[in-house]
Amino acid sequence: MIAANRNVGHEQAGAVRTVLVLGMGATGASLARFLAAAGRSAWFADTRTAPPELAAIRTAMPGAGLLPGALPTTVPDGVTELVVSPGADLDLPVLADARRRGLPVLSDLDLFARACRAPMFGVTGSNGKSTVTTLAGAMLQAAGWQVGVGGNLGTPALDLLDPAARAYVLELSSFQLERSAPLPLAAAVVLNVAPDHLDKHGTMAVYTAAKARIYAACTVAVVNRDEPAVGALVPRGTPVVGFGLGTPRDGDFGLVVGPGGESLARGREILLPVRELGATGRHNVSNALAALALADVAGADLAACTRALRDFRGLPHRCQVVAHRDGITWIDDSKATNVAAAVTSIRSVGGPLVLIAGGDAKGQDFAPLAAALRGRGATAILIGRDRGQVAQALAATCTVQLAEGLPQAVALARRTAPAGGTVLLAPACSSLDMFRSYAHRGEVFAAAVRGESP
Ligand code: UMA
Ligand code: ADP
Repeated sequence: MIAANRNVGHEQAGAVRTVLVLGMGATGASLARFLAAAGRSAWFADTRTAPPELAAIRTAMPGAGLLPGALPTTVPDGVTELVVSPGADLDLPVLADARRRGLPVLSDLDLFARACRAPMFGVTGSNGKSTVTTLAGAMLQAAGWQVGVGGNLGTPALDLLDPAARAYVLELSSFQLERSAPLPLAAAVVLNVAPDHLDKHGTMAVYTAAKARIYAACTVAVVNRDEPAVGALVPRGTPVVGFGLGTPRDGDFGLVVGPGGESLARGREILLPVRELGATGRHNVSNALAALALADVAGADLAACTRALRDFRGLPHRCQVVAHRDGITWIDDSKATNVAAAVTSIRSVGGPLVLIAGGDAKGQDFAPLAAALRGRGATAILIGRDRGQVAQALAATCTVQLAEGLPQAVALARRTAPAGGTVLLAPACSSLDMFRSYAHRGEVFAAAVRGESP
């Protein structure tokens, strides 16, 4: 291993075409495996003193230069390109130095796109990305295809590469899109745009522009007709397939109403009654239509796609009922990490409501959350670093209580919720101030509901 020396300006990390990777998380580890297989040499740097994938990177690439704890301020000699993980900042001195020297600054997806030999389908949006990516992947698999499904969803794109794959379905975050050159996607969708990650992106305009990049080089743009702002993001001349909860135009996906109730349809062709969808909630009808549109552009058999829709029960920590106890329904929507997702969740629950929310507010405006609670007679139990800020926003429309942690919030909710009511964990905030991830937060919630220690 090359010495982890901060004075890397005159060190050589090995042979020519050395890469400097910023970020030693899941993306960094996937890059180590990819670059090692390609016979490349690399430096890996991260501001964290104990980055999570340090050991995996060392194992995959024993000869790599490892720089945990601080980033170099200049590009080490011998480096010919840089790859920036989604969580690493973009205004770093080392990136300014790279640009000064005319070195390419890439993302893992740029390397993926170069290496990929099958059509790629991309999914972004503020909410519903994981669900639609998983559903579209399940549809293609139901049609008998070998498919790589991942990206922001969890498995880094480079780890999906497989010569036998017939297609890839990638969840793409705003961070991944803003770090990548326009990706040659066979079809791409922006599901919706609502405020999120503004602490990092600064303004809605910058965040929306990052999302819009998914359409920049796609062959077909899949567009949510219920989100007027999304259509405007598609470059002129790109063919569009639409979807939405209204009656579909020819070739588009939507809902038609017949004697048997509402059905998903392509144009006038009925595909599946809404009541047969495995996942519940109006947002999941929209998600199902988006996935159908993507799978249809891919050329999958729609009968197989509708089988996948029947079987799909929703992903963990997304509006999942974790218990019915003492007449109370307990719902884990820990993945509702922004205000728009929590509002969707609140609207899908009827009857008396106790909401558990709070965490890292990410610079959001909580007024839409307050509006969704107005007139519900709800109680909000707030946790996390920014609970004071959320409390201020909600105080006028519901009863607010503060709790030290999630188990305490659950205990408080148990005393507060009336029989027949629902306790909904839909935090509208990121979990990282108190938990390892949204999944960890959901597990702590479910354990507390069951009276177990997590
Ligand atoms: N970080 C530092 N210093 C560094 C580099 C990163 O402090 O030098 C911090 C970042 O601020 C971030 C964390 O480390 O909080 C992780 O960053 P990373 O780039 O190492 O992330 P990875 O582990 O590679 O995971 C990333 C995605 N994470 C982020 O974008 C923050 C994962 O999405 C994704 O599954 C993975 O790549 C594989 O593609 C997670 C996520 O939370 C689920 N995404 C956000 C979201 O969905 O809202 C965008
Ligand atoms: P993402 O990957 O974009 O975070 P998920 O599919 O994981 O989205 O869903 C997270 C939460 O977002 C869900 O539990 C629900 O509260 C909300 N949600 C899902 N789909 C939609 C949608 N189409 N519109 C609005 N909110 C949604």
